[in-house]
Parts: sequence; structure tokens; C-alpha cells
Amino acid sequence: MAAAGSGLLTSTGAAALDAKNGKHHSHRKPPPPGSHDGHGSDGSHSAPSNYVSPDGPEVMEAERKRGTGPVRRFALTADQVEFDFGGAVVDTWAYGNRLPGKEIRVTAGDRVAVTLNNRLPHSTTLHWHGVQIRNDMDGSPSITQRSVKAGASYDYTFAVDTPGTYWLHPHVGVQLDRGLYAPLIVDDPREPLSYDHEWVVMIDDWLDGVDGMTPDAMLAELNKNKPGGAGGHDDMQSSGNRAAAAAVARMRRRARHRMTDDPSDSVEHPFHLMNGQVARDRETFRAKPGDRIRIRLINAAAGTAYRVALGGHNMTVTHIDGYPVQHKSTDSLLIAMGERFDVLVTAKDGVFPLTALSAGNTFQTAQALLRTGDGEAPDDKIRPTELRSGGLSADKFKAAESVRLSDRDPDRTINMDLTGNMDDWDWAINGKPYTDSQRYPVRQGERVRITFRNTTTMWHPMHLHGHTFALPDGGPRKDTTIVLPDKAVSVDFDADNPGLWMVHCHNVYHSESGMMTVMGYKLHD
Ligand SMILES: [Cu+2]
Repeated sequence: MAAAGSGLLTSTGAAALDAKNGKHHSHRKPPPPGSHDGHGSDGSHSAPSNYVSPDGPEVMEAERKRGTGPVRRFALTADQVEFDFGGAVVDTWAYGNRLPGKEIRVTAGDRVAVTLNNRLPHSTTLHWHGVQIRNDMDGSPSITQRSVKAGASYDYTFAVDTPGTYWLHPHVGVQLDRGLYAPLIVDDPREPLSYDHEWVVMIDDWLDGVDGMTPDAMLAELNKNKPGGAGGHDDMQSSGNRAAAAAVARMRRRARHRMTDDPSDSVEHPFHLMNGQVARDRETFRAKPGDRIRIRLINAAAGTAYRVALGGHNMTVTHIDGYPVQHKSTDSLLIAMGERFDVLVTAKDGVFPLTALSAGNTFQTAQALLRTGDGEAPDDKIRPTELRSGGLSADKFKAAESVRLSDRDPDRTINMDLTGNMDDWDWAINGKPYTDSQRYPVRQGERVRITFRNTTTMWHPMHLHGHTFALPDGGPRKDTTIVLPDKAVSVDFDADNPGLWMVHCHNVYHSESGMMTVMGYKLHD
């Protein structure tokens, strides 16, 4: 078992190891000749120097400040399993024989100790989405750790000091689009909200194992047009190949006829799941009329934003991406990949559909039921009228006063132009597809602004690891924000968590095709 935080991992060593394990990188464009980025043609590699090491003293100092509460132990086994979605049986990968994986619930101030057992036929990692974590536990392969090899185990240990709704998933390839995800809930020891029940709801789009498709086959198909692109995916089944090709062709056709710049699905998924179930096998949550229910909505999808409503109810939004917002009541929400919304509802008497409508042009739904009384369940394809308003998005909210980022001019502005197009699938940041030696420098103590400018015709939910930025004008604190086509979004944060941190689109088919980079804390001279 690899010892976490052993102090032996240098970024150079990790990169060299990753260079040897180049199979899942084969879809990437090679770096231009003479480029300082990326691996040399002989496989040699020089990691940028003068950056904080993921397990360096600066990282450990930041971790010490998060406290030394009790250690809570968990084990997760990533395994090859079989699921049945309303009669469609698929082979896939998941954390145990369940979907989503078993919830990890701790209290702010705790230390978390999770042993990952990897029974997959591929290396993997765990990433703790939204957690301001110590850098070497962040799960970014070849940046913060070596990937955990097939058959191996790894101990993740870290303190959590901020309550909220988070989740976990791998950060290797397109594994997120299998069944590898679970909620991570950090309770507030001084919880200010009062409610009778809590309902954690993970929404997901699904293609793995359907018609022989796999996320890797889909990624290869998407990257087929790319110069120097896919090839070498010799393990693909041909039926899966054909299914992926047909889905990609439909997606590109739809994109040409799209009427709006709304977040739409970029990669077709035949199933949409709420807590691991298709609508036909929907989950039922039971409560009493008048009960107050806190629903924690988590979009764990690889490529789909959802409009979400609870039929017959208004929802009071209390938190976004784990952080409190000024409460606002709405009939529906728009939730991008990686985003979380906590809402309070007061249950009426009857049976009500909690529906997630895929925000693309395929109009599929995921559904669960809230049942507080007798009565017939609504049709599993019903679309509550509450969805008609289109869904309130996170940018319409303000941060709660307690978590509002202080007013301060940025010490540093990083411009990230989101680039690429749907036909070439050449997604990148500032025109440069991801390599693990990229660094956008910041220094500890700075107020940093990242300006995401979307030059593409697709929308991108941009995610920053290890930090919680603020949207402009007192907007909510977030770790993932929607950037619509032709729009720019500036996010501000304090550089207070040293290390090397991924910045990427949370459409996994965009990030794995290049829309991903690394923000690095410079060492002080
Ligand atoms: Cu994207």
C-alpha cells in the first residue's frame, strides 16, 4: 500500500512515471516541435521548477491550520460490476456494487481517512470535488500523485474545515463517466438550518455498456477528426464503436441547428439517472406532509446540465457548491456538471416527481418520487410545469454575508480563453491542449482573478481545484461556474492553499481532450 504523504513524490518523478504510462494520453496532440511544454520525444521530461511541491512544507502548514479533529475512516473499492437499468444490463465500474457509491459523511473539523482499493483493470485516483484539500490528496494524476495502479491500494488522509455538499470521483481519463462517484457531505457542527429530513440526490448521464459503448470509445470517436488524434484504442468493441459514432454524428447535427446558447448536452447519453436509477425504476423518498426536507442536488454527469424541479413545490435555495447563499425561492434550477445546490422544501400531501430534464436537445429526464401520502405515482416521463421557467442558474444568487469574499483588487489576473470547436474536438485553454508541465503561476497571499473567456460555440462549466472562488458583485462562492458561448466570467479568490491545482472544464469529454491546465503556486524567492 502506498503511504500517503510519504514525502517521496517529486513532481519530476511523477511526470516521468506518467510518461511511461502514456496509453490513455494517446488522444492528445503532440506538443509542437521545440515546445518547452510536454514530454520530449525521447520520453524525457522536465517539470517546471520553483513551484511548491504537492507535499511540500507550505502544503503541510496550510493543512495544520485546518485542525486536528477526530479521524473518520472509510474504505472505497473501485470494482468491475454489472448494473440493470430498467432491463438494460451493463458492465461498468463503480465503488462497490451500488450507484452512487456509499455516501461519506463527516463533520467539519474532522480528519478523513479513506482507503481506496483499486480492483479496476486500469489505474485510478480519487478527487474530492470542491474540497479545499491538502494538495497531495487532490487526486490529480502526474500532478499531485502517481495514479493508483490496478490491484493496488492508496490511503487518502486530509482534514475538512468547511461544511457543505461535495462529491468524489476519479481524475483519470473519462472514468468519471462510468459509475465511479459518491456524495461527500460535510456536516456543520453548528448547523443553522432546521429540517426534518435530508435527501441527497445525485444526477448522472449514462452511456457505459449501452450498445457496447464505453466512455473511452466515445472519447476516441470524438477525437477522430483531430490531427494526430485517436488511434491505438485497439480494445474497443466494434458495436460500441458504431454506437458512439452514431451518437457523435447526431450531436454534431443538433449543434448546427441549435437555436439558443443555453447549456446543452454535448455528448449524447442514452440514460439519465437519479440516485443510480432510470425513471422507470425511480427511487421513492418518504416523508410526512409538512415536513421540511433538505435536498442536496449534485450533478455528477459527464456531459449534461439539468433543469431540476420538484412537482407542486417551490424550492428555497440555501447553498450552492457547498457555500451558503442569500436564500431565494424558485420553481426550478439549472445545474451544470460538478455544481451542487442545497434546497429546502416543505412537503405537500401526495406523490410528487423530482425531475431532472437534460438541458440539451434530447429532452430526456431522470426522476425520483417524493411520497408523503397515498395516491398514484405520476407517469415516469412527466415534466412538472415548474420546469417551464427554464431554471435559475447560480449566477443569479448572492453569497451569504458570512462567506462573502472581501472587497479587494486582484494582485494578478489570469486570462483563460476557452478555445476549440465541435468538429475538430480540439478543446483547449488559450489554444494549448493540456500537458502536465503547464503552469499558470500565482503566489500565496495574492488575490487572484481568473477571467474565462469563451471563444467557442459550446458552453463550458469551468472548475478550479482546491479553492472556492467568488462570482462578481457579491455573487456566490463556487468551485465550478458556467461560461456560456461568447461570454466571459471573472472569478476572484484568495491564493491561500498552496500547491499545484487543476483548472478544467467539467465536461469530461472536453477536459480529457485538452481543456485543462494547472495553476501553480510559485515558491517565494
Ligand atoms: Cu467544456
